[in-house]
Amino acid sequence: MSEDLKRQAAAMALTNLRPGMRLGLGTGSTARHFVDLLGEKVAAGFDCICVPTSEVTARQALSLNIPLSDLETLDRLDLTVDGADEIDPDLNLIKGAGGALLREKIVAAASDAMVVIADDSKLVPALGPRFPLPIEVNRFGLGATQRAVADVMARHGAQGPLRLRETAPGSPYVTDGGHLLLDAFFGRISQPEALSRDLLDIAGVVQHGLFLKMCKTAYVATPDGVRTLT
Ligand code: ABF
Repeated sequence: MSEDLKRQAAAMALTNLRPGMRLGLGTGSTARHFVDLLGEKVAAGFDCICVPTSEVTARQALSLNIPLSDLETLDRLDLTVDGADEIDPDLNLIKGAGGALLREKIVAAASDAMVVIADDSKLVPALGPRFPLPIEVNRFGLGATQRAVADVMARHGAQGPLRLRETAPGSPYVTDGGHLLLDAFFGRISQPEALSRDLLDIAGVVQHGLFLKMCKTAYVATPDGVRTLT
């Protein structure tokens, strides 16, 4: 059922495509459906050039013969289609549970529009209650960065722990950019803009998973059909 809903949301995003578009390709299980569907269109002759947001998505796109490029070659992208972990009523997002938040944010920021595709489990009244906020950090000085993040969490009334993401006990998860991820459990985030600034002020923080005012349209699949949120 859930895979069905994700595919329906992904199919709706196809309605935004025009021949010759420069596209950002998201990461995660919902974005994977979009890339599959795009692969079918490309096989049928659709012309586009795409920048993937992760090595996983790059491999999937290459396997489907979707033409790939990068942000050195392309100045701007027309559209990025990506998933999300949480979506608030203003279409602010938490992303990064899949570990690709840095490339996802770079690609979305280089795009004229960002469309999010998700099932309705991702809708929240305010960011923070369900997913921890992923924070991508440099390996160097990890302890100092963790203490600085914990300090920001305390100032923002965070409820939960701060954890280094691991693939197995003692083995940190390493992002495509060679960085580490901290998962910060905030509970309801009441001041996302201020939190974003405070986290980016920490020297060891590379980026975080708050995507504020970046998404213009979300296709959210429900058992009663796909809702378009703008
Ligand atoms: C990417 O994949 C991430 O930003 C987000 O963390 C995740 C959503 O995955 P899924 O579509 O599998 O729920 O979009």
